[in-house]
Amino acid sequence: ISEYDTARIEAKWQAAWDQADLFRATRSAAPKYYVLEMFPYPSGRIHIGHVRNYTMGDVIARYKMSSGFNVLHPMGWDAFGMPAENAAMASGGHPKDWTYQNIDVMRGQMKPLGLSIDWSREFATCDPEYYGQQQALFLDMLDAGLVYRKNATVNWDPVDMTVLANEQVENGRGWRSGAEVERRELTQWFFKISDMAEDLLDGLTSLKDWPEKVRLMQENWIGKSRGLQMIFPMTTPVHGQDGIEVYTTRPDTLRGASFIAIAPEHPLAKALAEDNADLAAFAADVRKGGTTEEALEKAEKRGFDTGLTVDNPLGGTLPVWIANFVLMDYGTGAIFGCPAHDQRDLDFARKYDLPVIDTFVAVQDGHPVTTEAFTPPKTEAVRWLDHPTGLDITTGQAAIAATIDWAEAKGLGTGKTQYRLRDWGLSRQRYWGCPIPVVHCDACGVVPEKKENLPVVLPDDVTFDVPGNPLDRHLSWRDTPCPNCGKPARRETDTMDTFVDSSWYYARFTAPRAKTPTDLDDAAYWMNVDQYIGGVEHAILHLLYSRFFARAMGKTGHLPQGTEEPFKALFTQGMVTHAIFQTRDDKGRPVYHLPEDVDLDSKTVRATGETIEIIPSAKMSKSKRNVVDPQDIISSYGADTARWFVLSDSPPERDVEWTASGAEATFKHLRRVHRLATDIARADRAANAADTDLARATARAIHEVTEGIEGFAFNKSVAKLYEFTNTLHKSDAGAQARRDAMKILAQLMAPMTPHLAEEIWSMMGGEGFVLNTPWPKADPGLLVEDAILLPIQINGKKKSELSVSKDMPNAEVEALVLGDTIVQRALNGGQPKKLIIVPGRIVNVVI
Ligand code: ANZ
Ligand code: ZN
Repeated sequence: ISEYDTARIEAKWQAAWDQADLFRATRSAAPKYYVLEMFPYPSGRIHIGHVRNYTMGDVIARYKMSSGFNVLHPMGWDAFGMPAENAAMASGGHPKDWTYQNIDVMRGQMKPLGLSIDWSREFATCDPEYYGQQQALFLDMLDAGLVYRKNATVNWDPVDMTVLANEQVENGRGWRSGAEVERRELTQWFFKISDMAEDLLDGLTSLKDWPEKVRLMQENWIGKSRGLQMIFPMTTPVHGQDGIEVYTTRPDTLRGASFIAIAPEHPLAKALAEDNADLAAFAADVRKGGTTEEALEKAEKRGFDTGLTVDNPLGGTLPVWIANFVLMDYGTGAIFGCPAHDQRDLDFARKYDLPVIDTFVAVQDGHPVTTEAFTPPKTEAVRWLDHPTGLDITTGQAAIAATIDWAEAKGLGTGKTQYRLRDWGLSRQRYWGCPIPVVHCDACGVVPEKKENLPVVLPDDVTFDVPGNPLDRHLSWRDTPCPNCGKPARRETDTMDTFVDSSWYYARFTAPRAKTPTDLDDAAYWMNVDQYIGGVEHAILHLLYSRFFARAMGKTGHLPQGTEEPFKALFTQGMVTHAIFQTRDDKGRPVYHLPEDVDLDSKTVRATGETIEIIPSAKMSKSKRNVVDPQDIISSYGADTARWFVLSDSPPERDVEWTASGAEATFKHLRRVHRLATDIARADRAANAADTDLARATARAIHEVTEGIEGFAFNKSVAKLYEFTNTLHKSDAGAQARRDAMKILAQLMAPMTPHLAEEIWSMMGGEGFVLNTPWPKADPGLLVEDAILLPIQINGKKKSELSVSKDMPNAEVEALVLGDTIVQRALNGGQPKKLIIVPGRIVNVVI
């Protein structure tokens, strides 16, 4: 029994927790605490990064449970999305089977970790019970004017026959098909997130417990800027247009304007294309290529001179071009080009030989424009060259404000606040997503499905043998009577972006079986999420969309007031990395070796003796053969070792490197703790003077481990626990004192290594579960270090004394001794020959 048999111990306690139904969350009078880790995508197997993420959440959850909170700690599956369809296309299976099988496998891998999850609340976003409520939510948002349809330019993959998100376009090609992406205009569904731009920006200031960098990323994404909307009159009106309205965030550079550029989709461009075949061909051609800002940034600048001109309010005229880098859905779809101060404009001007006109120079040194446009920060003062408002030296910021006032006074334009944030296009021409619950009727137009007909369930009998959306081809599903007039009509075949699914799941967890999207009483009790934990890769879209949804759900009556910011505190954890072991083949190409195939002492491949190169701390990837599988770790060492390891060594926000030797050492440590507990349980020794020392060490351990957990510095808690174990190991204290200390050690370890902690707790005769035992409090009296009186001898005779804390370091004691007035007098300005400190006992100064 004294053996540290992880399989037996862990299975035993997991069964006991289950039996006692410890993690089921129900509303109570106790204060609540909601801890949530970003739910996983069921891609196949869990990886060690998941283990780190969920262990961190579990530490918080268990710590809060022991601290008297009623904790909600749920888990679910972000289950819709392309990979399921890709797998189906590759293997001929069905996305649904693939997804639910993966969920079973991953749940099966997660349970052995001993996480304090309320599994009764589990759901997958592809469950009709979940997405049906999402459809209800969608209809209410439609009603509230938060969803609408519009024509939009999209990235179209001509091979996969689908719209691609900007992130799915790589170098102008579809990420899956590799086909050259085209720009197309399609009628798409949009969430009106831009209406909430200001509110979403404002809300950021209240998120004190979010990482500063994440708030900044959100702020930049929303991208508020103050600019000028101004009309340049056409020199000669054409097609009924007498001016071109542009939007600029740098009106201060107006003097440098050397051309006007409009988007290929601009109404004027379209009108001109009607009787200009060359222009039409150009516009069609530039539609190839993505719509991302990045794609436009990188793409070769291309333009078409319309031959038209506008009047420049500063004198003369400016030519009007059509340019591929001007977007129709930002600002007004038209710009004035200022090559001296904008890189894209400069590239364009160089190519088409347009003038480059400086409008300012840096105050210290004038700069020649070569190939780089010069744009100093808006806060930096520059010297303005012949500025229309008469400015001399001032910052861009001040000049922008002055130019807007000037333009408004002259009736040239109006100041306008603009956001980079655009409305969220949610239409996807895919099967494995939540169907958009509307019907298209020739007589009635777009008709919402009746709520009592929800969920609009995805049909199971679909095929993936041809490109395009299977729902389009599934006629018996698509054709349906109009909910309004009953005549034959067609269902919407677009499904929702999977970001919709993850934008409200946290709210659904508060009442996962409700017959409405949420239950207001449950939501009022459990919301907001007190601690959200996940990867920084979701720092922008997922969090922004969730913040939007929380607001939209408030407006449509699905969340109570005060839930506008659904995640009170956010923590973004680092990765678990692993070294790559590589050699090279005769062509110099890298060959990767599994960790178990190399000898780390001699740095060679065991089988061949070749010398390996070690690339430390690399991201795990199958192709580099440096992946560690949580399941292997659990079967060799147990879950507690895996949990302890991912928390140790590195601060949680930083990467932690998995090493075989580290895992081994962790296991040995836990085994030592187990053995120590066994010894202590058996030992019999009378109380003695060492008891107080141990009590003091215990108090300090409680204090520091708690501080570490509260401050999200789990590595510090772990370090303190190592230290405290050593202290306990070496202590000569009596049996009862050691047992008391061991019980505290079990309590302090419980959030990290819950199975071992329960085992020790029961060995020490602890009552009930360690988890249900109130978190220990450090006795403040024991935290204060003892002050002792230290006698000071000068040449062997006691002359003075010092009050110091018992374990003050010698260097500090020495400084105090040398500062003592009696010692100083005796030294008379000189240095002692010798200064002997017997710690805690006496100091002798030899003069
Ligand atoms: C003149 C100018 C001079 C500009 C200069 C920049 C620098 P932010 O600040 O990111 O919002 N712009 C406006 N509408 C555009 C569109 N539909 N497509 C492409 N570019 C567009 O960007 C605003 C700036 O981006 C605007 O300010 C405009 O160029 C350009 F030294 O006007 B600027
Ligand atoms: Zn109808």
